[in-house]
Amino acid sequence: MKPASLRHDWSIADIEAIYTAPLPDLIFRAQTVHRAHHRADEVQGCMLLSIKTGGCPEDCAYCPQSAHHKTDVTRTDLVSLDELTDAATRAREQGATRFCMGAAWRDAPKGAPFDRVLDMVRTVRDLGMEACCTLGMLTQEQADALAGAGLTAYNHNLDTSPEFYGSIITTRTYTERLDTLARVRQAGITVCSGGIIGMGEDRRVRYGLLHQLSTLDPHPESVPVNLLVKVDGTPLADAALEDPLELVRTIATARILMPASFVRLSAGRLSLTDEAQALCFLAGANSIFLGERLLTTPNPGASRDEQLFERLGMRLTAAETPAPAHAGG
Ligand code: SAM
Ligand code: DTB
Ligand code: SF4
Repeated sequence: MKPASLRHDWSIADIEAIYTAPLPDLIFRAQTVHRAHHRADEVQGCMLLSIKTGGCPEDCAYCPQSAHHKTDVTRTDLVSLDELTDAATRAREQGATRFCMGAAWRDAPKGAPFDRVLDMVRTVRDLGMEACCTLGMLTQEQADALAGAGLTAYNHNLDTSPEFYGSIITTRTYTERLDTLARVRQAGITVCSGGIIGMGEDRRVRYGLLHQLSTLDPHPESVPVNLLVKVDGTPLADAALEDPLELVRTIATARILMPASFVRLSAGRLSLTDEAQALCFLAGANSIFLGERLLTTPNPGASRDEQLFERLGMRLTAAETPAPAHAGG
């Protein structure tokens, strides 16, 4: 057998063959890859905070924060460093080891607001957590400054295939998305990029997204797979209910294509049963978002997740305990 190695030359036909395999074969293959690279009995807990909410000039059809859609989201300015510190401290107490800050911006701002974001990154890192930001498009200087502040990862999703992109977003191009990812990589920050399923796309669209992600070299270290959260007032509010097994197939295929990456079961868990989530973990999902809120929409919360992990005999990855100050001396 060929030794397990990372491939960046996957074809659409390869991806289709993996995705459409009989489910037991797909899960077996995904589990085999998963166990060679990751622990199968634990997942990372991540916590999200919306640091600047709503009023976004982009027209993403799924997003409650777009100024183009009339939703119940209340706009807020950039949160203060004190609010951020409180939220990040609580996240750590609840078992999160990665803290993700999301802002409804087309581009990261210049000047004082950006400097405050840099302080937020330093604060999260000082609390001993991984820090992730998603602030829209970045210049190279901004990416370099975020790297200098210690940012672990930058989230910038490709969201769907290049061909389907124009049906979902008209205010930016796929190429602009890829350009920001290249700047993040150039700055030495790890890349977090994935997408959404359940937007009315067919399987070929999902193959196209997975093809884009898995032919990046290196692969994104982190691949969030979101199930659309349908929000009243957005153009996708009435999208057809997605089959949870399509989410499972997407996660399993991502796991096989990008063996070393963290594949994240992200938005949409409230519409999944425990059994469907169990299949996502079998398929190779490495993380979940903790807490009762994602950015603007609800999430299962601590007691439901405790019950879920109890039923599955799984657990959250523990925070690394810092080495004693005088170890060995
Ligand atoms: N404005 C920045 C951007 O678009 O990159 C960062 C924030 S944006 C809310 C981050 C990601 O959240 C999007 O790329 C999308 O994948 C996800 N997202 C937004 N609304 C969603 C929804 N209703 N359901 C599932 N995922 C969603
Ligand atoms: C990602 O892929 N999913 C997260 C995170 N990256 C920033 C965001 C999910 C947002 C779901 C809709 C909301 O709560 O507003
Ligand atoms: Fe703005 Fe991001 Fe929402 Fe698109 S996904 S409308 S860019 S906040």
